[in-house]
Amino acid sequence: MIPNKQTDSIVNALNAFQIELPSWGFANTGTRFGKFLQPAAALTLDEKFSDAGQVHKWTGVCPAVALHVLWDMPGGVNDVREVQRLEVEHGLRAGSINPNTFESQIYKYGSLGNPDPAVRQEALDHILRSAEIARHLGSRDLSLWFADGSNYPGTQNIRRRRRWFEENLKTVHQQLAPQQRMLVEYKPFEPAFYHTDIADWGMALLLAQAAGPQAKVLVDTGHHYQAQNIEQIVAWLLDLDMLGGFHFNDRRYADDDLTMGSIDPYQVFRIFHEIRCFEWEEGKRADIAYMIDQSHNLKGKIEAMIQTATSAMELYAKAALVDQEKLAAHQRKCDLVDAETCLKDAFATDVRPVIREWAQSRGLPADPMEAFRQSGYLERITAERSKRNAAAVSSYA
Ligand code: PSV
Ligand code: MN
Repeated sequence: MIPNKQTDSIVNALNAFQIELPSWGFANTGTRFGKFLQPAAALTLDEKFSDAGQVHKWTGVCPAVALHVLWDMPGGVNDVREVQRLEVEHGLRAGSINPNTFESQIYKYGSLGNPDPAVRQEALDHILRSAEIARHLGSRDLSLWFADGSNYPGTQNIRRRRRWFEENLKTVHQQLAPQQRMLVEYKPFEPAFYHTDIADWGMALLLAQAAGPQAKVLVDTGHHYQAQNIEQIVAWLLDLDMLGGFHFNDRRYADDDLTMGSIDPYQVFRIFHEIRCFEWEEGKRADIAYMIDQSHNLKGKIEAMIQTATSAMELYAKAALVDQEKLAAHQRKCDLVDAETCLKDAFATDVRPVIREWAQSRGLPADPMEAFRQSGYLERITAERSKRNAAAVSSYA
């Protein structure tokens, strides 16, 4: 039995917890070695919203869908009305807006870091159009990830590229509406393998600080070298008021986009703990946009998202159980064993019974996966989409 005080901590934490879904997590995606296609995968934006709506319907914590402009809104601002219609139809809202400056052929040598000023301009224009889309949709966050970098030593001027990034991100910042934010994401590898222009949190931080006060850093779990202490990065960014967003996933070697907590749930718990600790000390909520950044090649897409949202709730609830006062006292006295035990006790607590009660008190099913499986939704969309999906494959096979 969990004591009442702890139950309250979990309930309060869950009442305030939300995590955004990626529209692309419902479409057929894979690795660069190939895709294993799923008959029920979403093709249209309507289908992506519909599938995301299922995840929110059964878990109650995923009310927003992150959109990738090129994949979801190829018509740009002209597609805003359709997105607004889908928001109403599926009871969701558009989340972060993600420009795409990595797929067009013109970006072979980069986007904002490209030596060709015409390409830099093109990328900038696309980002500015994306910011406009975000304004129309009332989406606060413009989420910026760049595939820019180089594959061979000596082939690019690293300092010049840094300055182009700084200049252009400043320009983007100047165009933001007062309530908008821009989030700068970093990644040390892929698709560039020698250098990436925004390789780590320090580079992202410097660029965000140079851009202006509405720019923050976005941390993606998968974008770090092995053994990197991600929660320390989170703690530093929080302390500097520079953590704006978090992309959750898990990984073993590279950016595998495995389901959150599947390899190392204790790491996610430690990240949430740093955030909760900051909130406890500061007496205010950390303003972080949480998103799932996963696209599944093997697992059923909707099930994988439900599984992820469930893990996120569990790990967040466990972090809410850390006795911050007790921990702070142990830290002051350097009681190493007791301080560590304080964390481990929270992590070891089975929070699932309280989460089930919390769900039922909100009219949600105690077991979201079971409810989804019983609903018949997957069978229905499989029947509706499988022929069309198979035809789409054979037309480009
Ligand atoms: C890049 O690896 C990334 O993490 C960025 O957030 C992109 O927008 C997303 O993945 C696309 O899958
Ligand atoms: Mn990401």
